[in-house]
Amino acid sequence: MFRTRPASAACAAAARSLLASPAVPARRGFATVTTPPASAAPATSAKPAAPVISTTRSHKVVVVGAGAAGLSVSHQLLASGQFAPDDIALVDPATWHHYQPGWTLVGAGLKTREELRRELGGLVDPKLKFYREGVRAFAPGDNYVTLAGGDTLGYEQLVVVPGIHIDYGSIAGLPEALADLGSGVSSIYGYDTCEKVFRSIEALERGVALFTQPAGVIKCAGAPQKAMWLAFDYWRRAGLYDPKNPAASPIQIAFATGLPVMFGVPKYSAALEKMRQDRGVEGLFEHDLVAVEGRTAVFARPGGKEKVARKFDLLHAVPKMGPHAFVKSSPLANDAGYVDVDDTTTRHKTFANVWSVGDASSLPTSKTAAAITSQAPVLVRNLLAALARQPPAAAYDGYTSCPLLTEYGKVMLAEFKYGGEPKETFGDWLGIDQAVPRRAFYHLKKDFFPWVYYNYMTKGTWGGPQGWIR
Ligand code: UQ1
Repeated sequence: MFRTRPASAACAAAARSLLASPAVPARRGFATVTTPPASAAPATSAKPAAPVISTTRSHKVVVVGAGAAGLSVSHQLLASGQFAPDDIALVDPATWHHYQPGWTLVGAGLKTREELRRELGGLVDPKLKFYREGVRAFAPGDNYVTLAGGDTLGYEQLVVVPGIHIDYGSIAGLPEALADLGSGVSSIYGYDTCEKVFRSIEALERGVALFTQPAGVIKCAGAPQKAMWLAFDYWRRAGLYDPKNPAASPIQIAFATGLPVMFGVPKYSAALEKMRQDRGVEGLFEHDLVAVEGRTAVFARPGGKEKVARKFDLLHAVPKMGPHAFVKSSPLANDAGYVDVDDTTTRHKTFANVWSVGDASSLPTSKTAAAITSQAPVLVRNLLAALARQPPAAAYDGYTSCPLLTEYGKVMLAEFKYGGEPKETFGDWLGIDQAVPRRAFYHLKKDFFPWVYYNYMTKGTWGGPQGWIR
């Protein structure tokens, strides 16, 4: 089942065919109402505990979460031909499925948030048993899951892939500032807030633009600076920012990050640091946003240093993120709250019939949809081996990727594996350096990946750098 087409050939052909001239969107009015990010609540609802502890239904495999990982894994399992209808259950309370990697493009005015979402029900094969419900608790010792409404699901194999939670409240004043249309504060990290990013960029004519990144784990660690580089390019093209003379420009730009460097992988970090300096962007390293007070951002500093306050006219804020409470409080979690799986096999370290990949997992790599393309086939092969009483047969090498938008029309395609070691699909194949931003990569990011995601990846037939899965 997991024979693949020679990988990069198909992808590179697609990349070549996508060369078109990039467009910067025209200025638009400041119109649509942005709702507060209340819908970013965790997947579980706090209902009273159910009195019954009997298994209501049983499935061969229960998959918790129908995001990029849950849809890939459950459809790849189904495609193995080894399951009857309803053998595999998929559990998720969501109505909508979002292509989250596209929200940077919404922040840049290149796509609408509506075109990036689908009704979740329409993405689920009818041969899967779909429970549109949250999970309250796991009982891995007894092989069942308790749903939010109190029903229990028994399983032979359990896949835990519910993603992570965005904690807007982790930054004092942020939920209120995001909900306030006039605040100049926005974030590409939520459906409710990503449109406001572009409207704020369009509206800014002078002043200080601050872009932040928290200390700690977030989804796609390159995304906070993607938002900045597109805004930078927008203002540069509008004559509002001159990289050669930023101090005299109407707009000044600063990047405030909780980390000591621009990016976690040395090769790409060096290229991005040079870009920051060449573009006259101020770097505030080890500055961790903790509060938004009107038009002032407050940053914590490490080592007991004094807090720093900075005035802003535009703030792109990235909240802290972490595991859902129902995972963190379960026997499946490690000390940090992530599902405690083996780095190579994706199998749980204590419960041999439990598996995890994606954002909720402990896999020590960058949390991206690209990572799922490599993780899901490994999990599926090893789970199928376990059902056949065989040892794990496939190994995950930590592959992940961050297509880093550096301007309208250009992307630096960072691809790497465990240890921060580059693993470049096109670099290895075509002999090019992927730290150099390119137009072909921009069209992969903007056009090809969203297309292949909804047409193949969510259906279980896309293996990322490996190409299509037959
Ligand atoms: C990928 O397959 C994918 O998913 C569709 C992405 O979007 C989320 C990516 O960002 C990347 C890098 C891949 C990997 C595929 C290739 C061809 C490098």
